[in-house]
Amino acid sequence: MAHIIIPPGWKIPEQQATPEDIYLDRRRFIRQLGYSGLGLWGLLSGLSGRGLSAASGPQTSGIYPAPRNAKFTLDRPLTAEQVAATYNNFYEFTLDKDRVHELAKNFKTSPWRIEVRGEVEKPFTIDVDDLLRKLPVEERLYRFRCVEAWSMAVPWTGIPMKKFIDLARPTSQAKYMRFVTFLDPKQAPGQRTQSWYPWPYFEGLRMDEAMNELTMLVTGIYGHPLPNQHGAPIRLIVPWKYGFKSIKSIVSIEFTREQPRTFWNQLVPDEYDFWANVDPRVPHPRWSQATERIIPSGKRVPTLPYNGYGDYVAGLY
Ligand SMILES: Nc1nc2c(c(=O)[nH]1)N[C@H]1C(S)=C(S)[C@@H](COP(=O)(O)O)O[C@H]1N2
Ligand SMILES: [Mo]
Repeated sequence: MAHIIIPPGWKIPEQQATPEDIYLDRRRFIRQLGYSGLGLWGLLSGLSGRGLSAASGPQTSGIYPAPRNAKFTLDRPLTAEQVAATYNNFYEFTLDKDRVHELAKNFKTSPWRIEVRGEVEKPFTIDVDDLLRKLPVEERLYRFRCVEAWSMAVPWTGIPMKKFIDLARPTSQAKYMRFVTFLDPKQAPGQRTQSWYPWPYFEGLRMDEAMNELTMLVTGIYGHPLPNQHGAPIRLIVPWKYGFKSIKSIVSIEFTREQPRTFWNQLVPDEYDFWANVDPRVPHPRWSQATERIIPSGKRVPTLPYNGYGDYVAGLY
């Protein structure tokens, strides 16, 4: 986050990548077999030589791959799964994007409970597997734009946030949502060694942003549960905002009356605001946001206002 890191040449041979057509074929194949258990998915992943995406919890087998919502599609190719799985920001583990997957590999994400609190009719705690039994998931293809000026295109599986909010039953006093990540320095080396960060990571949305149809509580990627490096077992995705808003590995969701503080705004208020809407016209104080590098090719393309989602969200602001 603190600076743009240019990847030192791409390490994954092109043949190992999983282009969208292969991903979609595999999906269809699994469906035809009429068997979408994790076991088979794991087996197929293993056979194709990837193996970087082991998820550590049950997370309700049988829901992946989830039905795709065709409304949310892309005008650019999907990022290869192995590329996305080895280029991560998850400062709880390390600042090295290409080492997050390795350092997060043994992080325990099951069982995993989320506390729902604040301005709700009745506070409660819910296990992620129970949440997934209660609320249906769907798959969507979204662009993903980091404030560091790189981007990907990713198939997320998750619960539309609106459905979660209906379940949580906020009071009329709820104006914002506040999200908090786990705190576990024993398991997360970055929380031990990078003591200058105000752990645990925290984020927030205004209620109308959270209810927007684009906003999701994501539990899966590429047709299977989230691997740890992507924020297992449950994370936020808000595709019209810079990636840092999309907080990973959530343990607490609070409905609040006041606008909550956010991790990066608290650390560097001059560089990161609460809203963090993707805007090519507003440069970061240390670099332009007019274009973005597509990972892994590095090809530069113009950045779109609201990351291309203006039709959905421009009316919010
Ligand atoms: N808890 C937590 N969430 C986080 C971060 C983090 O360091 N910790 N990094 C953010 C940033 S800057 C980005 S770009 C995305 C990266 O998500 P990905 O690794 O799944 O692509 O996660 C966001 N969520
Ligand atoms: Mo980011």
